[in-house]
Amino acid sequence: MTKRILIPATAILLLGGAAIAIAAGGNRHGDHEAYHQARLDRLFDAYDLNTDGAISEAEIVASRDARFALNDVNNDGKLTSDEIRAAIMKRAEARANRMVERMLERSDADNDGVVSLAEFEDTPRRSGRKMMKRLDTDGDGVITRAEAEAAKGWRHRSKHKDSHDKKAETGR
Ligand SMILES: [Ca+2]
Ligand SMILES: [Ca+2]
Ligand SMILES: [Ca+2]
Repeated sequence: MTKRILIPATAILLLGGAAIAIAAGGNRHGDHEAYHQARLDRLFDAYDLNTDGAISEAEIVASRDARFALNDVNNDGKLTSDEIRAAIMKRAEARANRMVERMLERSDADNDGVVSLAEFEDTPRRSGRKMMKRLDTDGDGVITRAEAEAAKGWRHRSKHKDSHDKKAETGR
Protein backbone atom coordinates (compact mmCIF):
# COMPACT_ATOMS: atom_id res chain seq x y z
CA MET A 1 0.00 0.00 0.00
CA THR A 2 2.82 2.41 0.79
CA LYS A 3 3.83 2.31 -2.87
CA ARG A 4 0.65 4.02 -4.06
CA ILE A 5 1.98 7.54 -4.03
CA LEU A 6 1.66 9.57 -7.17
CA ILE A 7 0.54 13.16 -7.30
CA PRO A 8 -2.42 13.85 -9.59
CA ALA A 9 -0.59 16.47 -11.68
CA THR A 10 2.13 13.92 -12.42
CA ALA A 11 -0.47 11.33 -13.28
CA ILE A 12 -2.13 13.65 -15.76
CA LEU A 13 1.24 14.45 -17.33
CA LEU A 14 2.01 10.74 -17.48
CA LEU A 15 -1.22 10.03 -19.30
CA GLY A 16 -0.71 12.93 -21.71
CA GLY A 17 2.94 12.11 -22.31
CA ALA A 18 2.23 8.47 -22.98
CA ALA A 19 -0.52 9.34 -25.44
CA ILE A 20 1.81 11.70 -27.32
CA ALA A 21 4.58 9.11 -27.41
CA ILE A 22 2.24 6.47 -28.81
CA ALA A 23 0.84 8.89 -31.40
CA ALA A 24 4.37 9.91 -32.43
CA GLY A 25 5.38 6.28 -32.91
CA GLY A 26 7.25 5.67 -29.67
CA ASN A 27 8.74 2.44 -31.04
CA ARG A 28 11.66 4.32 -32.58
CA HIS A 29 13.52 3.23 -29.49
CA GLY A 30 12.54 -0.08 -27.96
CA ASP A 31 13.41 1.02 -24.45
CA HIS A 32 11.53 4.27 -24.94
CA GLU A 33 8.39 2.27 -25.67
CA ALA A 34 9.01 -0.02 -22.70
CA TYR A 35 9.50 3.02 -20.50
CA HIS A 36 6.14 4.47 -21.54
CA GLN A 37 4.43 1.14 -21.08
CA ALA A 38 5.86 0.99 -17.56
CA ARG A 39 4.55 4.51 -16.90
CA LEU A 40 1.12 3.49 -18.12
CA ASP A 41 1.24 0.43 -15.89
CA ARG A 42 2.08 2.61 -12.89
CA LEU A 43 -0.73 5.01 -13.75
CA PHE A 44 -3.29 2.23 -13.84
CA ASP A 45 -1.80 0.57 -10.76
CA ALA A 46 -2.32 3.82 -8.90
CA TYR A 47 -5.80 4.76 -10.15
CA ASP A 48 -7.69 1.84 -11.63
CA LEU A 49 -8.80 0.62 -8.21
CA ASN A 50 -11.33 -1.96 -9.44
CA THR A 51 -8.88 -3.10 -12.16
CA ASP A 52 -11.48 -2.94 -14.94
CA GLY A 53 -8.96 -1.35 -17.29
CA ALA A 54 -10.48 2.14 -17.09
CA ILE A 55 -9.94 5.05 -14.71
CA SER A 56 -13.15 6.73 -13.55
CA GLU A 57 -13.46 10.12 -11.90
CA ALA A 58 -14.59 8.37 -8.70
CA GLU A 59 -11.40 6.31 -8.75
CA ILE A 60 -9.28 9.44 -9.17
CA VAL A 61 -11.03 11.03 -6.17
CA ALA A 62 -10.72 7.85 -4.09
CA SER A 63 -7.01 7.51 -5.00
CA ARG A 64 -6.40 11.11 -4.08
CA ASP A 65 -8.10 10.76 -0.71
CA ALA A 66 -6.23 7.53 -0.03
CA ARG A 67 -2.97 9.28 -0.87
CA PHE A 68 -3.77 12.12 1.47
CA ALA A 69 -4.54 9.65 4.25
CA LEU A 70 -1.32 7.76 3.53
CA ASN A 71 0.74 10.95 3.71
CA ASP A 72 -1.07 12.19 6.82
CA VAL A 73 1.08 10.05 9.09
CA ASN A 74 -0.37 11.29 12.41
CA ASN A 75 -3.87 11.15 10.97
CA ASP A 76 -4.91 14.65 12.04
CA GLY A 77 -6.45 15.57 8.69
CA LYS A 78 -3.62 17.96 7.82
CA LEU A 79 -0.35 17.57 5.97
CA THR A 80 2.55 19.26 7.72
CA SER A 81 5.71 20.26 5.85
CA ASP A 82 7.43 17.20 7.39
CA GLU A 83 4.68 14.91 6.15
CA ILE A 84 4.84 16.43 2.68
CA ARG A 85 8.63 16.18 2.68
CA ALA A 86 8.46 12.52 3.67
CA ALA A 87 6.00 11.83 0.84
CA ILE A 88 8.21 13.62 -1.69
CA MET A 89 11.32 11.77 -0.49
CA LYS A 90 9.53 8.43 -0.79
CA ARG A 91 8.47 9.29 -4.32
CA ALA A 92 11.96 10.52 -5.23
CA GLU A 93 13.48 7.31 -3.88
CA ALA A 94 11.11 5.16 -5.91
CA ARG A 95 11.96 7.20 -8.98
CA ALA A 96 15.69 6.94 -8.28
CA ASN A 97 15.36 3.16 -7.94
CA ARG A 98 13.62 2.94 -11.31
CA MET A 99 16.31 5.11 -12.91
CA VAL A 100 19.03 2.89 -11.45
CA GLU A 101 17.30 -0.17 -12.88
CA ARG A 102 17.03 1.44 -16.31
CA MET A 103 20.64 2.60 -16.23
CA LEU A 104 21.80 -0.93 -15.41
CA GLU A 105 19.53 -2.46 -18.05
CA ARG A 106 20.90 -0.11 -20.66
CA SER A 107 24.56 -0.02 -19.71
CA ASP A 108 25.55 -3.12 -17.77
CA ALA A 109 26.32 -5.26 -20.83
CA ASP A 110 28.07 -8.09 -18.95
CA ASN A 111 25.39 -8.15 -16.23
CA ASP A 112 27.80 -8.05 -13.32
CA GLY A 113 25.69 -5.42 -11.55
CA VAL A 114 28.13 -2.55 -12.10
CA VAL A 115 28.77 -0.20 -15.00
CA SER A 116 32.41 -0.04 -16.06
CA LEU A 117 33.82 2.99 -17.90
CA ALA A 118 33.86 0.93 -21.11
CA GLU A 119 30.19 0.00 -20.64
CA PHE A 120 29.37 3.62 -19.84
CA GLU A 121 31.09 4.77 -23.04
CA ASP A 122 29.31 2.12 -25.08
CA THR A 123 25.88 3.23 -23.91
CA PRO A 124 24.40 5.05 -26.94
CA ARG A 125 22.86 7.94 -25.04
CA ARG A 126 25.93 8.45 -22.83
CA SER A 127 28.62 8.23 -25.45
CA GLY A 128 28.15 11.73 -26.82
CA ARG A 129 28.19 10.30 -30.36
CA LYS A 130 24.55 11.15 -30.89
CA MET A 131 25.17 14.69 -29.71
CA MET A 132 28.10 15.07 -32.14
CA LYS A 133 26.07 13.64 -35.00
CA ARG A 134 23.15 15.99 -34.43
CA LEU A 135 24.94 19.18 -33.51
CA ASP A 136 28.03 19.07 -35.76
CA THR A 137 26.01 20.03 -38.82
CA ASP A 138 28.98 20.85 -41.10
CA GLY A 139 30.69 17.60 -40.07
CA ASP A 140 34.09 19.17 -39.26
CA GLY A 141 34.38 17.24 -36.01
CA VAL A 142 33.75 20.14 -33.66
CA ILE A 143 30.54 21.65 -32.39
CA THR A 144 30.66 25.41 -32.65
CA ARG A 145 28.53 27.65 -30.51
CA ALA A 146 26.62 28.70 -33.65
CA GLU A 147 25.81 25.06 -34.47
CA ALA A 148 24.62 24.45 -30.94
CA GLU A 149 22.56 27.63 -31.06
CA ALA A 150 20.97 26.63 -34.39
CA ALA A 151 20.02 23.25 -32.96
CA LYS A 152 18.61 24.77 -29.78
CA GLY A 153 15.95 22.58 -28.25
CA TRP A 154 16.87 19.41 -30.20
CA ARG A 155 16.94 17.46 -26.98
CA HIS A 156 13.50 18.68 -26.05
CA ARG A 157 12.12 18.20 -29.57
CA SER A 158 13.29 14.61 -29.78
CA LYS A 159 11.38 13.92 -26.58
CA HIS A 160 8.12 15.74 -27.29
CA LYS A 161 8.32 16.07 -31.03
CA ASP A 162 4.68 16.52 -31.96
CA SER A 163 3.54 18.97 -29.31
CA HIS A 164 6.68 21.07 -29.70
CA ASP A 165 6.42 21.25 -33.50
CA LYS A 166 2.79 22.29 -33.27
CA LYS A 167 3.72 25.02 -30.81
CA ALA A 168 6.46 26.23 -33.16
CA GLU A 169 4.03 26.36 -36.06
CA THR A 170 1.45 28.42 -34.21
CA GLY A 171 4.19 30.61 -32.75
CA ARG A 172 3.07 30.01 -29.17
CA1 LIG B 1 -11.62 1.31 -12.99
CA1 LIG C 1 -0.85 15.29 9.61
CA1 LIG D 1 29.09 -4.46 -16.08
